[in-house]
Amino acid sequence: MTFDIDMIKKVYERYPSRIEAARQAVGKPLTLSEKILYTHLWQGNATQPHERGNSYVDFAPDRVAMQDATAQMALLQFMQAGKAKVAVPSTAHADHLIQAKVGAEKDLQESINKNSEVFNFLSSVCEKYGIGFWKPGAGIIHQVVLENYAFPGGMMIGTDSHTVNAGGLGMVAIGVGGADAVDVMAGMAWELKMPKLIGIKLTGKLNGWTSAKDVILKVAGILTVKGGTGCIVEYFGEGAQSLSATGKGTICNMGAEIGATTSTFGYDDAMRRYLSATGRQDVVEAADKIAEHLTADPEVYANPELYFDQVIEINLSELAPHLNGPFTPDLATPVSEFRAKAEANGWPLDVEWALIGSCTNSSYEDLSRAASIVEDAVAKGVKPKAILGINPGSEQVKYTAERDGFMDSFRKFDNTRIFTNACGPCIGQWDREGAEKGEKNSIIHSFNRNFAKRADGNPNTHAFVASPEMVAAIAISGRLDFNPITDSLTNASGEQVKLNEPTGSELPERGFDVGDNGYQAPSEDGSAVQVIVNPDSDRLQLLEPFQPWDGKNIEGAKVLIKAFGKCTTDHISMAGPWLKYRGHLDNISNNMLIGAVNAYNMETNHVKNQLTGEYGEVPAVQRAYKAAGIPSIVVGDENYGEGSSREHAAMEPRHLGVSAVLVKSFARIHETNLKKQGMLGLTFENKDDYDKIQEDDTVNFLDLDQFAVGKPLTLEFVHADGSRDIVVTNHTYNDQQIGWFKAGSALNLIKQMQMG
Ligand code: MIC
Ligand code: SF4
Repeated sequence: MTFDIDMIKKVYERYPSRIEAARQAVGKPLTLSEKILYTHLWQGNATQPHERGNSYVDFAPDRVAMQDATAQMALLQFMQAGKAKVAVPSTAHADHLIQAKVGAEKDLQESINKNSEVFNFLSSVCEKYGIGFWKPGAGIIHQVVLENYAFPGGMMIGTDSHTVNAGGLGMVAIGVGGADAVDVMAGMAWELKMPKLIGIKLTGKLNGWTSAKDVILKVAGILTVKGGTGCIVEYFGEGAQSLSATGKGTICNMGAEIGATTSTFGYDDAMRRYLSATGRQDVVEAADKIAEHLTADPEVYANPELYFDQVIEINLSELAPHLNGPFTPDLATPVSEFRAKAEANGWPLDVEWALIGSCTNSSYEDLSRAASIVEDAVAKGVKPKAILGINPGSEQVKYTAERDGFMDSFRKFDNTRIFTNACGPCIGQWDREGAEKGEKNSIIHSFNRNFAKRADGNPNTHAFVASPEMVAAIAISGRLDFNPITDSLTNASGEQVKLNEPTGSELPERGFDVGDNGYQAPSEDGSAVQVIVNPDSDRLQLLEPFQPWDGKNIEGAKVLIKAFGKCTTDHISMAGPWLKYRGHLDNISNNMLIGAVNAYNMETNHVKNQLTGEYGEVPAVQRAYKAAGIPSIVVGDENYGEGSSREHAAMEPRHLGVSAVLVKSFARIHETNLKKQGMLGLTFENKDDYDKIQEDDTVNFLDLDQFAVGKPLTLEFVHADGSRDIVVTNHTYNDQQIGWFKAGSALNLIKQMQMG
């Protein structure tokens, strides 16, 4: 057994009294999100209301989950915290480092060979510190968590932005950087600004070609990539109850794409069915005893406007299938309008590749529905035009889908490729033939993110996001503008045929099954386990503490880059080929900001070295400043650091000597990551000041020596002609976070506490 029923029972035992205390403190009926948050206060019972969007609150999450690409840095930090064992149940999952090329078996072996040093490191650290390890091939973190660990009313953090997927089983599950995970694993409180709440009422019922994915594709269109920032999205209504648990997971998963802190659903029959199908009947029994607390108080859903900061209503009966993209997940287009929009924008309509998988859409239900489309096409004599690639979400899903014939359905197409149960193309772990030619083309996938270059490294690949059933239909037609509701296809005998609507099973009728699920339990006593990090390794590097602040104003800093437009964590610390350096801070720092567009010449990885006047690559120019002992700052646009939880995007600039990041606005996880690593994350008081900053500027901080909560910081920009601009900047540091800055990082503080 992998999950911890005793821990869950303890959480449930304290629920009734803590909810009562919370209701008293808040003074009105509670939403589900508030119930989960208030039952997980670090201090125990609530004594006061916490102001949404404003007050910082200490929480005690029940679990931690990490994936291989972020776990390396998280665990390298944990090793410095001086603890013998993790304080809460934690797991690590080997899923990001596995490349998709020819097919599961070969690819997996290849990846194990290539990454053995890192996998061995993870396996031994996990064993030593009491962390469960899911080996390569076991599955994608969020699918494995949903199948094994998520539980209604629980609170979890994970070092991956799609940790939010566990909202499908009614959790508050939040993506964080590794340093946050270290806090919780070290037995300390975890801090979050009390989120605002968005209520989404779902009415009606999905039908025809529409799937749970379309709910979130639609929501992304409404709220955009920033619209959920600082908020928990709570879904409710009869429509919500009609969705399967994995469908709910899909919706919560892509809450990351609207910047939401997390999303969740109330406990219902779909969750009961899923828990019991995945061998957790005892969780159902425990949850049933406190079921009234695992959903909002009845007044809330009757008058949502009174309890949520924003309310949206979507009628599932009228919802159409959507295609979102290219290059951003919030550009939502209903399938019927797609052709006209694509033509107007010059998006290529032919698709060569269609991909089903990722943590968003790789459940048993997803595969069964996509397989039904393939079966129908085969029966009607239609041959697929595009290559269909499939990454099942977990070994359990794959094993069961294999047993039930769905994998064989996919294999009926000659050009299907079944890849490993892993992230694969979703994170650029895809050796796509011909991608290096950089040709303009389109792909369709069921993933969540579609930023430029993400899947195959080609900036001209236009990636569109859709449901697995739409991906299957488009694979068959070979055209993005194929609308299966209205269009027909020509079969091998030249007849016009239409595809039937997808059908599938929410859960396997004969139950799930699996041979080896790929789980490695930790040792009871790990004290004798040796963790080996070879000093010559180019993959792993033990960490050196960052220097504390010297208490002085920063002076004479250079502007390393002014990033123009979208600057996601993929732009700041690219994934794909760079994933291999996630455990080696100095090596991965060579990708720092290489994807960001320099506002002064609109080129990537080409910035002016102010010491020589010559242009160079961003990491090289920054290393030159560092060598000369000159500080620098990075300037950015809106929603800077959107996307991933990877703290490398904060650690690399810290390591290379950048002092501050000044932007129009931040994405939540990235802003926290900067703070944790002892960086200054600042926002323009007046966004137009972004335009005042020039390429040759020198920056002086005028009042950093008075750094205090709620007090703006003033920066002076000295231009090349000697003229000056004063720029007022805001920050959101609280006392503790100012402490991190002063100590050089949050980890430095933990260590001080450990020693003192
Ligand atoms: C992603 O989807 O971008 C990732 C890769 O899963 C990241 C984590 C990472 O960068 O390792 C995420 O979403 O947090
Ligand atoms: Fe893996 Fe993609 Fe999910 Fe990130 S979004 S966890 S890369 S499958």
